[in-house]
Formats: sequence, structure tokens, C-alpha cells
Amino acid sequence: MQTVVLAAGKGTRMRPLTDRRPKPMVPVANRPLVAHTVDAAVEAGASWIFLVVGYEAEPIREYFGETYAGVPITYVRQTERLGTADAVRAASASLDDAPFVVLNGDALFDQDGLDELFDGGPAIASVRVDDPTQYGVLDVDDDTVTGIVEKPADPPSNLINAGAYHFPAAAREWLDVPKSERGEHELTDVVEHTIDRVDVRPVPLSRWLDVGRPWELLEANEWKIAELADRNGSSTDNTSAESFDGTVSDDATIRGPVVVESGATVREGVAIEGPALIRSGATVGPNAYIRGTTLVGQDASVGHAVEVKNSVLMAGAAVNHLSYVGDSILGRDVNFGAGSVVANLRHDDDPVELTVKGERVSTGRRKFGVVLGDDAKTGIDTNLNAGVTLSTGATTKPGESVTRDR
Ligand code: TTP
Repeated sequence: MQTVVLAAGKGTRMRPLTDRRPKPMVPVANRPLVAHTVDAAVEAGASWIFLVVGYEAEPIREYFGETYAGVPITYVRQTERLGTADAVRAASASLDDAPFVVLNGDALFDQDGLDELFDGGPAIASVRVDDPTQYGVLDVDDDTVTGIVEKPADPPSNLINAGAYHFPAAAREWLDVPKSERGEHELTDVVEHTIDRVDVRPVPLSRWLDVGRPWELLEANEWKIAELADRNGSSTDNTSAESFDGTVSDDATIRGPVVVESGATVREGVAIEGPALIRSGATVGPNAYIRGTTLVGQDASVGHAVEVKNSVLMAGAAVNHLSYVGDSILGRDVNFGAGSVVANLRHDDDPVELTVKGERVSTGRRKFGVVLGDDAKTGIDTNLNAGVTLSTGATTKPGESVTRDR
């Protein structure tokens, strides 16, 4: 099945983490976000991948190359970000006269659901949610989709559009849709044409995550680190060092599923409660505590008397002395000065808010810490309040209490 993967977005809601990388390349467990989508597509039967790229395309090309997992990759450049239908239109000239699948490159799908989408005829993947009013909602009659409504006040069902479609060959002719109210050429309008002409199945997904905002990156890592560690992790309370690919001190305590990649080092006195992934080149300890679902990225370091809980440390991030990092995302090469501490809970117990495109938005999480852009550096003894974002390269002075974004 020829498969179009949309990866030309700017990821503006994920800033500052997308200042220097396209959103499809943000790390989720041991791979970039979009690699999870492409891997699932290959597993489901993708025979050729058409990656639509735009913003910061080079790292995507470098990662996948000309063939990936035995499947040829064609890169299609979307020159302007004019919408998802425009992105597929850019790819359509390269497609054969045959059915094709389209996947949003910034979503995680469960494998069984994706398998079902690829099999059989035209289909649209959907997820059941409690409150569908902020999504595209499917109108379904028996086993056929009869309509799709954007953000309805009175939703026809609680099945929402999950951004994965199986189109008939003829849909290549239906991609020229006019701009919507929000000024984009939308793929959902192409779906409307399709359901007017052929039967389209709703394919229910049991698990799905749209990764648009920083806390969703945390959720994506929670999902995929747990999956990876359950599959490949070593779990032992007497820390037999041989069960890890990396170097683990006999004097470290590992509980729950933990992956220590080859080239990573876990030193004496460290306690890790999985699921956790310690990537190659990373060092942990001596005397550090890692818990929750945590990613310690390539060449990152977690040093003496540091606690890291449920967080993502991107490549090269360093938290070396006497610090606490909870429910947070630290960008590439972030440096935490000694004694820097993150707050991840409000005294009123309300969900922590974060700035997304200039507006404070609820993360929906009682526990959420901070987001630090690449190369941000805190001075010693910095306190970072819950829901603070530091932009790429930002610094704090020694002893500062940071309660506002900078
Ligand atoms: P969005 O999540 O709507 O856009 P985005 O990823 O750029 O994020 P943000 O809104 O934060 O800026 O896009 C959904 C998917 O479609 C995503 O995988 C990116 C892709 N896309 C394109 O490839 N081309 C486009 O013109 C648009 C609008 C999206």
C-alpha cells in the first residue's frame, strides 16, 4: 500500500522545542516521533512511503534516507504550508493509480487499528472520546461514515477523526478543495467527497495520541518508553549488570522495566524505577534517583544527588549536581546549574498551565514542571515554577526564582 505521511508542519504549538528541529523529529523513546508512525505503517503493510516535508526538512531526510526498513522513501516538498489536502496534493503526482493511505506524521496509533485501516477498502481511523466538541467528529450510520463535522456544538457521535485515512485511487482527483474558514485546504473536505461517492468504514483505534503540545510529548514518551522497556528492558532487584547492554554498576538498584543502551553508564548508588530508557552515551550517577517514566537522551548526564521524575532529557542535557527535575522536558544541551529545582504541583491542586502560542492553556495535568528550549542554562540554585518555559538559549542568574516565561 502506497502511504503518504504528512510531516511538513511547523509545530508552532510545541515551541521552543521546535525552534531548531521539525516537530516530527522530537524524541519519543528511542526514535523521533515520525519514526513511530512510519514504523507502524511499514508493519501494517506500507510498500512505499511518501514523506511530505517542508519546515526543517533536512533532519527528516537524513534520518530515513532513501530506503527505510526495506521500504523505499520518496520525499515530497510542500512549498507553502497550505493545509493537509494541499500536502497530499503535492504527493499525488508521485502516486500510482491505486488506493493509498494518508497518516498524520505527528500522531501515535495502535498497531492493530492501523493494520485494520490498511486492510480492506476506504476507511478513516477514529477514536472514542468523552468530549468530542473540539475535534472533527464522525457521523456514522451502521458501519459507514456518512459525514464529518468540525468542532460541533452538538456532536453526532463521540468518534473523532484520528488523522489516518485509506483513500480509493480516484481520490487523487478530489484533492483540489477550496480553502476552509481557517484558510487551509483541509483533507477532511476530501473525505467528504469520498464518502459521497464510496463506502468509507470507521476504523476504531484502541489507543491514539495527537502530539501537538509539549505535555503531549511527555505523554508520547510515557506510552513508548513503557512499551519499549516492557519489550526489551531488564528488570531485576539484584541488578545483575549482565542483563543490560550498557554498563551498570553492581551497586546500582534497578526496579521495573529499564533499558540501558550500549554505551550508557549507570554508576554506583543509583536507583532507577522503570519504565526508563537510558540512551547510549548517557551517564547516570553516582547516587542519582530516576523514577516515573523517564528518558535520559543520548550523551545526557544525571549526576550526584539528582532526582529526575517522569521527564524527557534530550540529547546532551546535563543535570549534574543536587537538583530535582519533575514532569519536565529539557531540550538539547540544556544545563542545570547545581541546586536548580523544578516545581511541578500548584498549591491549589489545579492543573498546571503552560504558554502555547502566547496563551496560557491548561495542560490537564496536576503534575507538570517546565519546558526548557535547547541550550537553556540555569544558574546555581535556580527555582523554576510549575508551567514555566525558558526559550532556546535562555539563562537564569544564580539564586533566581523564575515564575514567568523568558
Ligand atoms: P497540524 O498539527 O495542524 O500542524 P503542525 O504540525 O504544523 O502544528 P502546529 O499547529 O503546532 O503548528 O498538522 C497536522 C499534520 O499535518 C502534521 O503531521 C503536519 C501536517 N501538515 C502538513 O504536512 N502540511 C500542512 O500544510 C499542514 C497544515 C499540516
